Amino acid sequence: MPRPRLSFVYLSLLYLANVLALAQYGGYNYGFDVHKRVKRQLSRGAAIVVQGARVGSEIAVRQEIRQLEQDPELWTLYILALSMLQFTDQSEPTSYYGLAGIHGMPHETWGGVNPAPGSEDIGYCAHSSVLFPTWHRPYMALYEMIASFWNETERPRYQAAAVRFRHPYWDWAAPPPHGESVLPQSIGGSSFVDIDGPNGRQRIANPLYSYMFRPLDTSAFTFGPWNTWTRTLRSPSSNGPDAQSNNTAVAMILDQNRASMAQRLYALLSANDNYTTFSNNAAGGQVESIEAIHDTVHAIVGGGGPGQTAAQPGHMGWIQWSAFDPIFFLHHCMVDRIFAIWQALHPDSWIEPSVSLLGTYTTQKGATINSTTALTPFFSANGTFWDSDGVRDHTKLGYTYAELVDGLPRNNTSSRLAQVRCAKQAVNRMYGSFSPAAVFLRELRAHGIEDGPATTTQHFRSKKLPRSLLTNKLFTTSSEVDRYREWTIHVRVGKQAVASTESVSFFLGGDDKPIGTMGVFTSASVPPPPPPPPPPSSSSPMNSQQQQGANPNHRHSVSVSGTVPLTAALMDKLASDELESLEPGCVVPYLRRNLKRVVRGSTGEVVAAAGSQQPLEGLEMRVVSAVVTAPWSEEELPRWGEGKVEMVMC
Ligand SMILES: *[C@@H]1O[C@H](CO)[C@@H](O)[C@H](O)[C@H]1NC(C)=O
Ligand SMILES: *[C@@H]1O[C@H](CO)[C@@H](O)[C@H](O)[C@H]1NC(C)=O
Ligand SMILES: *[C@@H]1O[C@H](CO)[C@@H](O)[C@H](O)[C@H]1NC(C)=O
Ligand SMILES: *[C@@H]1O[C@H](CO)[C@@H](O)[C@H](O)[C@H]1NC(C)=O
Ligand SMILES: *[C@@H]1O[C@H](CO)[C@@H](O)[C@H](O)[C@H]1NC(C)=O
Ligand SMILES: *[C@@H]1O[C@H](CO)[C@@H](O)[C@H](O)[C@H]1NC(C)=O
Ligand SMILES: *[C@@H]1O[C@H](CO)[C@@H](O)[C@H](O)[C@H]1NC(C)=O
Ligand SMILES: [Cu+2]
Repeated sequence: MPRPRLSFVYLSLLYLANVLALAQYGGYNYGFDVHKRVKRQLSRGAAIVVQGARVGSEIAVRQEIRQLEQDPELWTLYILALSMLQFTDQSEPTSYYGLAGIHGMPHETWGGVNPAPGSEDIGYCAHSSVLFPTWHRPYMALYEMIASFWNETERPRYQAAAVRFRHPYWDWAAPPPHGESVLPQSIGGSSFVDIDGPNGRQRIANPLYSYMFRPLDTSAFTFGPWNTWTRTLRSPSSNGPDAQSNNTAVAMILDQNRASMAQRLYALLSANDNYTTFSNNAAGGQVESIEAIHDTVHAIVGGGGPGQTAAQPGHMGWIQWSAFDPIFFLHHCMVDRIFAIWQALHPDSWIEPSVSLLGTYTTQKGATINSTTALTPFFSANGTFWDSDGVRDHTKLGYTYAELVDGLPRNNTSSRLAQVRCAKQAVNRMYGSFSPAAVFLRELRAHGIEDGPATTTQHFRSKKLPRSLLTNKLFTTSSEVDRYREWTIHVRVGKQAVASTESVSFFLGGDDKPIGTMGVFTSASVPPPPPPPPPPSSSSPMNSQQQQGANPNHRHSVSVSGTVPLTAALMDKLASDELESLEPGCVVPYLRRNLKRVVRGSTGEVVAAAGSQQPLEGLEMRVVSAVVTAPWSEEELPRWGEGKVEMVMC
């Protein structure tokens, strides 16, 4: 069953094959009409109760997609189920189209859950809101449940697999296997897949590559290019109906951004202890959030990254079309996983009442939202909607993640602490490798002096440090030898600029690979303006700015923020002796000379090229440094000091 492993080198060839072959693959031929049976199975009651994938009361682990792929039975089940879902009649609420449509377009009532007056033109999803992490939790559980909800039609071996099946997540910050891209082959490598189903081996359309509308409903998708794109696209080659995805470009930008994404997760999980600011990109106060990190992945997969020639971002780049791209659900399970890990580290921080800035299909803009606000349209078993308090413990939905020791009683202090230590260790191992903290831990381990959680005093600990650390330029920040400095660019995109900004990428010196990208992920309420003519490098920044003035292209009406970490890139410069130290006296002059930014607009064009000094209205970019205390064991995380603005970019 394992499909042939192809390196990304072959992708361009495959790409060509895909272009030629795209239309000819269909769903799996079972030899009978499977859709009638699925329909019968799903439409038993009026309301669809979200309870996760479990058949009984067992909790199973959601695996990384590449890990799931190693399990032929689960993988076959997953691919066949997704394929079946995508070929289910679009008018069914539990078809792929029906489920994806909950998030944004076509802005239709799902499961009989009606809109609030004045909110008819948005989806049910919560963005720039404290409900961002919790709303997507039952949404993923619903998808997971339906993606495994077909075993009546199957052979016994799939029935056994269905009990273990949980929807995979896609880790866009973990190191990919050697020679592979962050974007798995299974998602971006091929438009078709050979699968050993119950009726033998067949070649079917790869349900992770794209969703093909059957048919495209131009009464719901009313303006271009959405009314001509008959399948979901990533980094599309044009605005026209014959546009093709360029997964190679997406894979490349994801690879370039991996260090940035890992550093962002590591900082988010160690520095952010307040749910309100953790949860969303518009909370003010802190600039980083799980939503902001998630936005960047949307922007890159859609096609708004540096070096991408997309005439306009594909489906993932916009809130209201994003869920139609099958990668959406893999991405959001990853977001849910980071949320669950953060919760394990901060079990007491939770939703504080706030105001819904954007509104949702059922919540008016400006309404108060809190932990008891209904997460519509997701029903729980007792006939009411799930709310954030109800999904706070994700295991109620029948799944967990390997990093969390679950099943332990939560009211038991010692098991709770064990869980926190376990989660911290996982965070260090998975996302810490680009931080000076990793250097510190490696040296401690090399000299056999790794400590357990803080029991001894700092002074006593310091006495034991090896010379290699005492003389390391990374740790010369203060009199304390376990301190280092983290450098981060804080980006804030103001209300007026959100409508016209897709991404901001940063470059150091003449490097052509970006240090990182901050993506903006929003929704369009009016047709986006046509793309201005190239070439980008001749940088005529007026285009978009002026068009925006004339065109009230308000996608979002709130200011959003996020970060791009600089530390790993500066560590490289330290290693190559371009920098003396990571102290402000060295770093600030260096950055003034070498830090460049490229801003791309909402239709993929370059608004401000590298080197352009054009001030950008509504865009704030600040370089901030913070002194951080290194962890003395893998079961601790770094402790961040106050950030200080060292430099303001324009
Ligand atoms: C799967 O099959 C088993 C055994 O036939 C059955 O008990 C169970 O209800 C089925 N599960 C679903 C989700 O249909
Ligand atoms: C896809 O993107 C890559 C990387 O940007 C580029 O080199 C290649 O030419 C693109 N392919 C097509 C068919 O546009
Ligand atoms: C969390 O952050 C929000 C927004 O900055 C603030 O209003 C709230 O007081 C903070 N909560 C706690 C417990 O510190
Ligand atoms: C929580 O929000 C709901 C509306 O979503 C509102 O009815 C309720 O009064 C709020 N509760 C508190 C304590 O603010
Ligand atoms: C219904 O179930 C939800 C989710 O389990 C829970 O939060 C809520 O309190 C329950 N409501 C009642 C009235 O039992
Ligand atoms: C913890 O909760 C369980 C039920 O989940 C209960 O049986 C047990 O007595 C509780 N233990 C303590 C120490 O409160
Ligand atoms: C708490 O859980 C641990 C297992 O992690 C168990 O060994 C211990 O007995 C429990 N303590 C109490 C008071 O229930
Ligand atoms: Cu999303």
